[in-house]
Amino acid sequence: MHTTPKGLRLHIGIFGRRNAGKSSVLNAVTGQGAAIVSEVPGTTTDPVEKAMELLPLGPVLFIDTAGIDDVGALGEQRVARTRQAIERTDVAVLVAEAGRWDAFEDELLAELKSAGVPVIAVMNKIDLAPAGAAAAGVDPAPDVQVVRMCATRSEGVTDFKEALLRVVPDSFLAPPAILGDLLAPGQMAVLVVPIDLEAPKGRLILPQVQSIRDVLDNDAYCAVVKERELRDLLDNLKRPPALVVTDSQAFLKVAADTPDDIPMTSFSILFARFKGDLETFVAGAARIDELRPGDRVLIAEACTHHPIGEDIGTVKIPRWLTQYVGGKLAFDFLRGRDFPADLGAYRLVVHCGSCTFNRRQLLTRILRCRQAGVPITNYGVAIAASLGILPRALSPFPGLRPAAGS
Ligand SMILES: Nc1nc2c(ncn2[C@@H]2O[C@H](COP(=O)(O)OP(=O)(O)OP(=O)(O)O)[C@@H](O)[C@H]2O)c(=O)[nH]1
Ligand code: SF4
Ligand SMILES: [Mg+2]
Repeated sequence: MHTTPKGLRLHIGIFGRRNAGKSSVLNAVTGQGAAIVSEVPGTTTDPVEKAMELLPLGPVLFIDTAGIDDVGALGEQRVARTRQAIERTDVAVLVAEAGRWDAFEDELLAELKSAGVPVIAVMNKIDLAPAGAAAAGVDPAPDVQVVRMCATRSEGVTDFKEALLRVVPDSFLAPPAILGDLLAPGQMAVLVVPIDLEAPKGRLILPQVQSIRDVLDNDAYCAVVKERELRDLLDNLKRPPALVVTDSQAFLKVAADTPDDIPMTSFSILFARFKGDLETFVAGAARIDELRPGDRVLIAEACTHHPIGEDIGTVKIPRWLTQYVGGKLAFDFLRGRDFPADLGAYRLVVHCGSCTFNRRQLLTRILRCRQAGVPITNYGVAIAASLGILPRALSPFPGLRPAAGS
C-alpha cells in the first residue's frame, strides 16, 4: 500500500482558518484518526502528511496544514510553511465554517487559483449553521466544487470524494497498461476473437484494437485467432505464448484448449483493470456466491449499442447468473450515461467493459456503488466467476485472489 513513490501520489492540501475543522475533515475522509483535533485554534502547527489509498481513486498524500490566519511571530513561520505546502499541492481543499466565508477565504481562494490548483471548498460544521441559512454557505465561484460537511459526524464524505474525482487532473487518472506490462519485450500474446453475429462487419471492436496496439507499443507481438483455430495455433508454436486473452464468450473453450501453465484471461478483465479497479470488481464478484433467487441485479452498460442476436448483457449474463444461483433473479438493465441515484434495491451491479467511458466516469460509478454499499463487478469477472474459472482468469495477476468459492 505504501509502495507508490511519493511523487506519483495525488497531493491533496487542506487549507483554511484555524479551527475551521481541517484536521477533522481529513479524519472523516480517511476514516482514521490520523490528525489531532481540538477546539483550541492553532492545534496543527506544521503541515502533517498522511499517505493512503483513497478508494477508488488510488494512492494519495493528504497534507493537513496549520490554520493560515495564524497570528504572532511563531504564527508567521507557520503561515510560511502552509504557503509552501501550496506549492506541492495538486488539489486544494479550502475548509470554511458554513456561513462564514469572508474576505479571508476569498483571498485564500484567489491564492490557490493563481497557483493553478483546482479547489474544493468544504463548508464544514453545517450542523452548527443556523437552520435555513441558504443551505449554510455561499458558492464561492462557478469553477469551485462546493461540498457541505459535518466532519465530526462524517457527513458529506462521499460528496467530497465525488468532487475530488471531478477535479483530479487527468494525469492522475492515467490508467495502467492494458496488457503490455504483462509481456516482456519479444514475448508473444495470443488474442482470441470470436467472429459471431455480434462481431461488427469488416472490423474488430475497440478493446481488441487497443490491445493489439498496446502489445506493439511494448515491443511484444501477438497472434489473433478465432477460438476454433486456437488449438492448432498453440500446437504449431515453437515457444508457448506468454499470455492468452480471449473474448469472455469463448472462455470455456479457450480455457480447455490452453495448457494450464499459460496465463489466460479475457479482454473484459484486462479492461476492468485498465478502466476501473480490478480489485473492486473481483471483491464484488464474491457477492455472486451469496445471491439468492429473487435478488435484484443491475446490469449497466456505458453505451447504447444495439444488441444483435443473443446479447451478452441482456441474455447471456442473466442466463449464466441464473444458472449459477439456481433460481430466478430480478434483472434491471441500464444503458447510457444515467446511473440510478438510488442503488439501494440492488444486491449486485454488473458493469460492462466501459470501452466508451474514461476512467473518471467508471471510478465515479464505483464510488456510487461503494456509497450505497452495493458490490460492483464487471462482465468479464462475473462471467468467469459464474463459469467457475475466475482463479484461472486471474492467473496473469498473481497479486489478486478471488474470494473463496467464486
Ligand atoms: N459541530 C462541529 N464541530 C466540528 C466539526 N468539524 C470540526 N469540529 C470541531 O471544531 C474544532 C476544530 O477542529 P479541528 O479539526 O482541530 O480544526 P482545524 O482546522 O484542524 O484547526 P487547527 O489545526 O487549529 O487550525 C474541534 O473541536 C472539532 O471537534 C463539525 O462538522 N461540526
Ligand atoms: S461501452 Fe460497454 S456496452 Fe458499449 S461497447 Fe463498450 S463494453 Fe460494450
Ligand atoms: Mg488542525
